Amino acid sequence: MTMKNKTVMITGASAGIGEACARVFAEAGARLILLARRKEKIDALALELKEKYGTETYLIATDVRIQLILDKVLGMLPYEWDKIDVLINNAGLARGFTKIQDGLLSDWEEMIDSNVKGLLYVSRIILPKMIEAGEGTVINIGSIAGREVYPMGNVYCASKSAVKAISKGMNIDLNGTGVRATDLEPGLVETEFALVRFHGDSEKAANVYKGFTPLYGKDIAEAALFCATRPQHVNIQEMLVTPTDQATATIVNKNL
Ligand code: 8X3
Repeated sequence: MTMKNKTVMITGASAGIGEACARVFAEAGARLILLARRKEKIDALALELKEKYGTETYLIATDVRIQLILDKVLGMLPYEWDKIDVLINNAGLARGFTKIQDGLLSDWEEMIDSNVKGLLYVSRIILPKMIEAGEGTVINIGSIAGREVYPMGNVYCASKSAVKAISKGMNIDLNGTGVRATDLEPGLVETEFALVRFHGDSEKAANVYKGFTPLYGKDIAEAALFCATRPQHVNIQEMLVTPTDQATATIVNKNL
């Protein structure tokens, strides 16, 4: 399957894995619906992709947590953008790194609202359109944290475990419709992820990726492209991608 003239919708497209997906899918010839809170970031990205690859883009500045806006904007996409071939549910975050007994409720709400509810809100609008078309690929960005709970990971791990269950649920309920779902599960990827997790503490964030070669957003975007370009009869249901130096969520070969 080629991405030429396919419409790919990416949430959380302003940075990290989402931005890398925009670049990789644009290079592969896709047209892009980019959704993010930071409008100026997706504006700049769209301009760059237009110049580089002639990419057509449709930009939506919103937060996946705001269901009413999603309903309005995604429910009434212009005709030429309404057939979505690939949905990359990427928007999400880890916020806070404390024992569960010390956790901040606002951090938990932010993670559950984005990683779980936001993904559901977007999918609930797009899936019926894919079913109607008789095909479609949903790539949910899960995490190694959805397979393993690690110290201080508690609610973040729970949210990614939910992404795993939702992806499985999608494949069960969508069976026979031609629509397929992938739970793409990265390990350590150097993005804004750690900075957000540590509430902007750049020293703590930099330490996460020190002493080994982490993954970069592009590595995951290329894995997403692989899943999306399989022939229609092939579904990559799960894909765990880690740096070579990462064996499990907690075993990382670091030379410090
Ligand atoms: C991010 C990867 O290892 O921090 O989902 O859980 S990890």
